[in-house]
Amino acid sequence: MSKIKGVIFDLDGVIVDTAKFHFLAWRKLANDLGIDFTETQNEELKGVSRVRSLEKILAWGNVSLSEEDFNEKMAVKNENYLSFLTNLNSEDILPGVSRVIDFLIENNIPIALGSASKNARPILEKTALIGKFQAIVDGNDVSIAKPDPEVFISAAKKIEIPQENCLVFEDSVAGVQAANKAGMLSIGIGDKAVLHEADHIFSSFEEIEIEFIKKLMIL
Ligand code: B16
Ligand code: MG
Repeated sequence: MSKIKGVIFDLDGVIVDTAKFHFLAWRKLANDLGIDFTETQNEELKGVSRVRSLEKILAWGNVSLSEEDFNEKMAVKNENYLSFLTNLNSEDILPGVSRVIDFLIENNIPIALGSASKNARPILEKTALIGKFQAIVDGNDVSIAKPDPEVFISAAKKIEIPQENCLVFEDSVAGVQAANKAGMLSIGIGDKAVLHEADHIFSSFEEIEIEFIKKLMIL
């Protein structure tokens, strides 16, 4: 394993608990189309782009839409999702995350965001985290969604750290696979059974000891 010199954070479900709002918004949209939508199916949408998510839901329900209706549904989902974020602020940063971010900054480890979301920048602004990131790569910047490694490769380039020296924090199966494909150290945040492809798994940032991160930096 290579020494860690740069860290890439996923956003939804890692820094803020917005994954639950994506779930609620997709479930409403699916149900309105007469399609069932379970939490297990939702795991398959985590880290996946908006377009790809709607394609998957329609395929599960065997529903097809015209291009116009498809785009309209995506807009409706996003409006509904954004309505949950109205009062989002720094108190919504998940427990333990700021402690790790601040430790990395104090130790001159560059940090980047690698998110599939097109709403990443406003979320980082609302939570007052935007100034802490040296680079942001989000759904507006990439052409191929996770599990393709493009988002993380691009983030590593922006912070000028070789891919093998990067660590990725991810809550999604697609994101863990993307980090692994990029040859980065993957740390899953969430359920061990779901994220079993990750190099290390923690149920939340609160479980991560600073000592553990220090060790990765001095290997
Ligand atoms: P948006 P992440 C991903 O963000 C979410 O996990 C996924 O559920 C969502 O569909 C995707 O962003 C696109 O988000 O609709 O806001 O552009 O986990 O990669 O930070
Ligand atoms: Mg995520």
